[in-house]
Amino acid sequence: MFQHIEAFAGDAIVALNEAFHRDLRPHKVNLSIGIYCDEQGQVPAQHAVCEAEQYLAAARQPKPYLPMEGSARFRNAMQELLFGAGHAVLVQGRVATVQTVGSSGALKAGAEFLRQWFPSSGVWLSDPTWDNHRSLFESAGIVVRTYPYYDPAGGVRFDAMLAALRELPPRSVVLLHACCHNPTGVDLTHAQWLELIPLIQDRQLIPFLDLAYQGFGEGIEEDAFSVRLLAQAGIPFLVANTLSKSMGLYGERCGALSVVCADDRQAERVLGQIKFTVRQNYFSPPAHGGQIVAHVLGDPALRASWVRDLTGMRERIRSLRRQLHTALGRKWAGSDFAYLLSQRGMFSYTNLSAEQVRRLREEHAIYLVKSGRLCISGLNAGNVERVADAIVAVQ
Ligand code: KET
Repeated sequence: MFQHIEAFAGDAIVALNEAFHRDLRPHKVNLSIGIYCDEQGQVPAQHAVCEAEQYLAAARQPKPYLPMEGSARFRNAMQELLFGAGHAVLVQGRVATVQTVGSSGALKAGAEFLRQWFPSSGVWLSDPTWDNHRSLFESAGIVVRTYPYYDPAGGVRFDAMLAALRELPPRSVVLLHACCHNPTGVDLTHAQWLELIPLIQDRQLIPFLDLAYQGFGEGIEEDAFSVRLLAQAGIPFLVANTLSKSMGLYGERCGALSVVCADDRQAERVLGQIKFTVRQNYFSPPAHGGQIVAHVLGDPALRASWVRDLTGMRERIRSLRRQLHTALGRKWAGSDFAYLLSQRGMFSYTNLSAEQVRRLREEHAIYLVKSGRLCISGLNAGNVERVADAIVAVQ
């Protein structure tokens, strides 16, 4: 019966992470998947999360199904993270938010919603983008194309990006990274976001923001700049966000899809349709992770502890960028790795070729994504010199 089933080629990022864990070389370094690791190479268990888990264990609550849209406390907490408490779009009830299975689930639910209600719309992704974006939208039946984004000479090809977006048919969906662009670490400046707004309005485009790294760029509030700017401009849009990275809740699958609508009646209908999508897929989201998040964000002391931890993660990433930059500068006179300092968030786009990435893996047990994407948080004081040596060795 299943003779014709072809082998799965594997996911570019996940397969690499699995290969790393199978690698028996003791000095191996994992700079592949976007998982934050501490100086010991471990995913840190945040104090606030541990406290919330103990509280939940002691409370011994029953575990009924959540509603299709997820827990109200979690959804409210997500809305406040995205827009800030008391934002006009929240007060006016214009945001339809659904708790989802990570932000992967949010992107997929959003894609299915768009496919049904904007059946002739295609989606445009930045070139390059997170590999899985294409797959998530294509599998929802949406035609995927790209717009110019990354400039290997540094920064964004902003004029080319605007020119491409100006040509799109009305109601085209444009996927935008809200902050800490994956894989390049290159973001639009505030001035560029401001320039994008009238174009989105003129062309009646549908922005779909992916905010996976809130708190990794400049700070929790600062990294929501683009989300709040679109909301303030009165633009209807979708946003997917997640606590995978910022609370270290990867396996708990805590994400949300929010759709900002023109008024509360639209928001109610949109919410209903996304609930229907959820019902058709998995019925209702897992409860435990969302309870952790709601408890942490609802308790001022635990929230403050989380903010401190997240600040520490962001500052450690910045320090690692400086350490790698200094080490490379010392080992390779005349080299130019200034991008390590200007790029933001978990990733650096190194301009290393696929062949150099292969050599790093095979000859030095250092794992980067084939595109040359390097996950900064996999560096630590114990491996940064060796990583720099290896990067120089493969030139
Ligand atoms: N959006 C972006 C931009 C992103 O980098 C990831 C994960 C996700 C969404 C998915 O997050 P989640 O909430 O856990 O479903 N990125 C890392 C892991 C992966 O490939 O899935 C990565 O790029 O390495």
